[in-house]
Amino acid sequence: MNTFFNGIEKIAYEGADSSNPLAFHHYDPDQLVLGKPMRDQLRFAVAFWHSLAWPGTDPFGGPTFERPWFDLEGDRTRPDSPMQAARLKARTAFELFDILGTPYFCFHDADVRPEGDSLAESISNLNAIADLFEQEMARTGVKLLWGTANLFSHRRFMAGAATNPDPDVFAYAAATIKANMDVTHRLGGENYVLWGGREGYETLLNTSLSREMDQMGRMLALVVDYKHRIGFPGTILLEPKPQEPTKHQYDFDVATVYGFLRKYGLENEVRVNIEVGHAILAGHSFEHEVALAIAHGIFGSIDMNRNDYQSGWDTDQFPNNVPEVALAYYHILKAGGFDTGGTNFDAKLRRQSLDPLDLVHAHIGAMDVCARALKAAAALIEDATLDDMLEARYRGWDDATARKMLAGGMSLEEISSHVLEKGLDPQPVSGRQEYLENLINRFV
Ligand code: XLS
Ligand code: NI
Ligand code: NI
Repeated sequence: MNTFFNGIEKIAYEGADSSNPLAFHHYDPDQLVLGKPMRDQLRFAVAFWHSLAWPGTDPFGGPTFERPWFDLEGDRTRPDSPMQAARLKARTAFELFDILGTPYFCFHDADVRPEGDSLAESISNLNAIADLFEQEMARTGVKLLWGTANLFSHRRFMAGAATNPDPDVFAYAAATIKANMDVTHRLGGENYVLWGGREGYETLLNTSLSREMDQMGRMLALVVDYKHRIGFPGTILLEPKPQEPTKHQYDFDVATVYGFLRKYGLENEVRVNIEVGHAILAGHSFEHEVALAIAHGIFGSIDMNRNDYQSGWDTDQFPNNVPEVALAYYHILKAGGFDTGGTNFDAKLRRQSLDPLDLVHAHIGAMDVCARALKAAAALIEDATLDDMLEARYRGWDDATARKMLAGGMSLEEISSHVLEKGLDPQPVSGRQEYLENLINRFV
């Protein structure tokens, strides 16, 4: 059965002392972390688009990867060859999941099925691949973390999907989303993601911001309404990103998305899928985005990767920065861990990493980085110093007057009299940043 990966065996946990590159050194799926197996804390997913559908192109060069399904995709001499390619790709994907032991996967329609000559044909191709997914999922026990529609690659979407000036494109996008929600629901997907690929603009000279925002609000309301009508139990997630491909994207960051959800009354229906590289592009740290989403009650899931810190592009590299990842998991664990969300590797190989083996090394490394980070985060929580110091910093707010002031029980005049009567003269207190940084360093 094992063909594309040419006999690579299932990756096992061998511990930090093993020097076997085809083993996990930190990810032990059964090890309990804060009372739950790591497998269930981390909820790893492989991303179809980068790991199976991307051919190694960049803005200056064509494909570098040779994959047997790419040849078939391009073979127009036999009418069924694009579907054969899609089936081969799907089977190979499950080989990869099996080797890695990743419990979930994620996909866009365009990653898994050939585009048809009409929307009807595209949908029927998608459904045929979903049949195969159903069989493979039943055989392997691998589950769907989320599905999504690619509403950004085809030229029809060049001026946006929901935010397109042409209502027919809006309608086409809505129909495409419906088909993808149907498939995600059928496959037991735990979330449905909307990333606004081209929901943004290049120039204000041809763009009405107010119209485009209202269109996007309407599309999201339609999605939420449909979710309830079909009884989809999963979570609807928006994925923020500040730019790329458009110059200005409407879902800039978590703060912007939260404001958007409030404006359209959807803050209790929709959460966010936060990607490391997108946080960096927005000028934030990843843990900032995670912590802010938690503070707003809209945290959903994460797209794990890393950006090159110099190039300023969304380079989607596999993660390798344990401290960065640990601080994010710290906030996630403190908030009770993932609910329907998980850790999706929205990460791609470098285009010189040609071999099937490179895909395996990339995921082993990424899973180990996350496992190490998770253990560090759990240790920080168990140690509790960080949390105690944070609590202590705000302890003054336990005082009765302080509580009254915060709850709206005092006017500005009353607060003023209180200060003057008591002769308050607050003294600055150290923030202890270096001490806290040293504390983190003990655990990561
Ligand atoms: C692109 C996004 C995309 C989403 C899914 O930058 O990360 O891959 O995760 O459409
Ligand atoms: Ni992503
Ligand atoms: Ni990205």
